[in-house]
Amino acid sequence: MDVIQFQEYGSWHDSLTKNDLNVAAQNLEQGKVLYFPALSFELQDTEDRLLSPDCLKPPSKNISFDFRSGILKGSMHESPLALNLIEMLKRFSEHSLKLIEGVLPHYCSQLSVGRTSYRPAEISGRTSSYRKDDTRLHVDAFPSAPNQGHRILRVFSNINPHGQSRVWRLGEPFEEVARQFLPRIRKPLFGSSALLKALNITKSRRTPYDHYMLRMHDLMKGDLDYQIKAHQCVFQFPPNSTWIVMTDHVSHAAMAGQYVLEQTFYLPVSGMLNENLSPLRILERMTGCNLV
Ligand SMILES: O=C(O)CCC(=O)C(=O)O
Ligand SMILES: [Fe+2]
Repeated sequence: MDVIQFQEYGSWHDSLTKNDLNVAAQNLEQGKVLYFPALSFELQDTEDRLLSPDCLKPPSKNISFDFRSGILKGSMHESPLALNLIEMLKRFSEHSLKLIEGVLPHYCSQLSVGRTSYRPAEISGRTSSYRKDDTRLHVDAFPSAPNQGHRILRVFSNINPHGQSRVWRLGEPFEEVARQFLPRIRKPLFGSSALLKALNITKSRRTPYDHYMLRMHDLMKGDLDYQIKAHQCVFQFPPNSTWIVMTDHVSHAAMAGQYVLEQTFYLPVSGMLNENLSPLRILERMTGCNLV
């Protein structure tokens, strides 16, 4: 099973027993989703009005907030709801950090907090370029924000008020994905990472690791045969549930659903229990090169 369930975990301030702490971290690092069916993110009265796709500024698919810069992206700017949105995202971010403290406490000293996002649009039927199409199986890699080998750890909560689940497909283990796609990827061109940085296409240096991850992301999404034939299963996350997943490692696709909150964290591989399980170390073994 690709998902491991923590049935009893019902509050953002809970913590796991010592035994479950090991179970959680080991399973997460092996590419499983940690699923909390009873952990729900409660909206406050004034926040019900945020449950509308109208808060999105087209063509954005998400609203995101970065606490380091204070920048809110993707929302109707002039909207008086902006402050409300920031409040909700801030609370979700704090709750997510509490959840990580309770479930994966040994990550906390090395964890950095990334963006918080709100996804108020229905996913199914949405059109976009194939690269941006998250209904296709992929591992996460961000073109303009190289993560230089850091793990992408994400917390999701389904806050749908109409009983609608977030429907995901979960694909093959990372090694299997890499075995199929790595041979199709050329080495990065000499000097390309400095050029991308100089042209401001990337915010920091795109390392060889970022190059391979991004190409894998694109090749997976572009290969329709692979999308159908890859070993996979469907999992539905119902309203009022929460899940944690390392999306750089777990092949995933979001097929349907509306109204989800998400918090991104970054973790250096040295913060893991077993860094040999990271995409960075797996790709380094497979290519025989240092990639960051
Ligand atoms: O919105 C979702 O349910 C997940 C979409 C996705 O692929 C991602 O955020 O990495
Ligand atoms: Fe993704």
